[in-house]
Order: sequence, then C-alpha cells, then structure tokens
Amino acid sequence: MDVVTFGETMVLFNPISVGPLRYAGLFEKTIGGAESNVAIGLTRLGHRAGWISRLGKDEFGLYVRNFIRGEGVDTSRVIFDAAYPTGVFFKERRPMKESKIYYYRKESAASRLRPDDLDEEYIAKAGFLHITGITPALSDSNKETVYHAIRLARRHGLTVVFDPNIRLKLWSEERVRSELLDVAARCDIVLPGLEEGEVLTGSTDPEEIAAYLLDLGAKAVVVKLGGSGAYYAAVHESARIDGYPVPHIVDPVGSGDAFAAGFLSGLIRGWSWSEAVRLGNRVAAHALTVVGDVEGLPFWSEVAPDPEEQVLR
Ligand code: KDG
Repeated sequence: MDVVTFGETMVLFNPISVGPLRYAGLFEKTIGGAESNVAIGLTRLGHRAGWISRLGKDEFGLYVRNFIRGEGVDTSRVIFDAAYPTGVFFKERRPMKESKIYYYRKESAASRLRPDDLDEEYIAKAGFLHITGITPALSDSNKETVYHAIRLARRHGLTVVFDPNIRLKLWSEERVRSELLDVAARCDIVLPGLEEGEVLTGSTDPEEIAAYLLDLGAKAVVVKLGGSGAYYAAVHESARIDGYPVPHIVDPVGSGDAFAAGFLSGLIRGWSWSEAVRLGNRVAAHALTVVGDVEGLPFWSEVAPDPEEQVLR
C-alpha cells in the first residue's frame, strides 16, 4: 500500500430538496467518511490505498464496504461487527443559513474500533499512515487506536500525516485543543484548515499556525486557506501556493480530504512540497464542483500535468 488510513465511514442521506429536514421526503443515499474519502481520492489518482474500519454486520455495512471496495481501495482489513450498527448521517441544506449535519453514529460499529484491530504487518508495508482528528473524538478505544497506529507507523518508518478535521459537533474546543495538539505532536505532517489552526493555536496567521505546529515536532505543516490556496512550511522552506480557480462552488464538504489525497499523491510521486501542495489545491478544486464527498474526486488523467511541463501549473 502507498497509504493506509482508518476511521468511521457512514451512510449519508442527502435530501433532494432544500429546507428543514423535517419536510424532506426524498433522499439520495451515498457514503461519507473523511478517511475513506482520502483513500478513494488516492486510488482515483492511481495509488494503492487501504482503509481499515469496523462496520455493522448489516445492509448499510455491506453498502459502505462495497462502495469503497468498488473504488479500488483495499478493504481486506475491515471488520463486520454483529453487535453494533453502521453509522448514518443526514445533511440539511438551508439556502439562507449554513448547511447542517445530523449524526446517528453513537455506539456505531466504527466507534468500537480498537488497537488490536490494526494488523501490524499490513501497516508495516505502507509508505504513509493517514489519520484524522475525527477518530479520537468518537470513543476512548478509537483514541487508543490512533495512538497505537502512530506507534506502529513509527516502528516501521511510515510517514504519519494528520488532518485535524475538527468536528465541534463531537467534542468541545477545549478538548479538541488538548487532545489534538497531543496527536499533532507525534505526526510528521499536519494539514489544518485556517479555522482549525486558530482553534489549535489561537492564531489566525498561517505562518504563526505553521510555526506553532512545527515547534511541536512536525516536519511540515500545510495550512489550507480555501480559495486563497494553501501556505506550507517545512523545516527549510515555506511558501504560499495560490488556489486553483473554481468556476462555481457547489459543495465544500470533503474538499479538505480531496486536498489531502492530492497532496499525498504528490509526495508519493516524490515531488517537492510546493508541487505536492499545488496538486492538493487542484484536486480540492475538482471536489468543490460536485455535490457529495467523493463524487467530484478527479482521476489522474484530469489533473496530470501536461507532459511538456516539468511542473503542475
Ligand atoms: O470530511 C468530510 C467528512 O467529514 C464527512 O463526510 C463525514 O467523516 C465525516 C465526519 O465524521 O464528519
């Protein structure tokens, strides 16, 4: 595997109509999960990605596994758990307000994921471990699994990439700060959005956010700046990379995961930090133009640099 990741993926019900969910009658069924979004993004770009999780031994569990497996992600380490259900969530689109998310994931099968679900030999063979800040918010056993995965990755020389993916529906800002800074301190690369950087460090300045996280021990930090692109800082270099133009933003959810997939693709290809960030921006731009977390993730043929060009513009 190029990248191994793990975390909860749920069935997502998107109402066909806008407005309060209580009036919605028809829904489109798809899936949503930050880590599987990244894994799918990577396989579309031509890489080998493995996604580990627990799913209910139910129809929705099979649907989620089959969807992700159908995208070419290795799901051989997924465990089906007869005692707990697959999580579900709903989106509510309110044109006059921000969209809302309603989770039905308490006591889900994925929240039972625990350290001994991780196959050390499987992880040892990967190049990168990708983790997000959603997982430690879900349960104590999920949190322990995150720490265990980092230990395994360290033992076997993987690069650990951490996307804080702060979900304030799941826990308080205080807990986010103390728990996720502790995770960030053990990772090689940290990928916060600007607002997440503010929650974690108290600063709204991308350079200060990156400096804070580098001081904790990361080797590189990329602060995602939405339409303005991203700022990255590694030990010996830093730069701001412009965003890729998007004609019309349809759905921002999942764009951070798309960025992570593009950025990781650049690193797997052995590109420089700036080229990897540029590819991340480009992949995220594609994801923004389509409803749903994964439907807009581009294939390599759509984002590959012109063979005449040395670099991706
Ligand atoms: O990044 C998109 C995900 O956040 C979304 O699909 C659902 O994984 C999810 C979560 O836990 O919020």
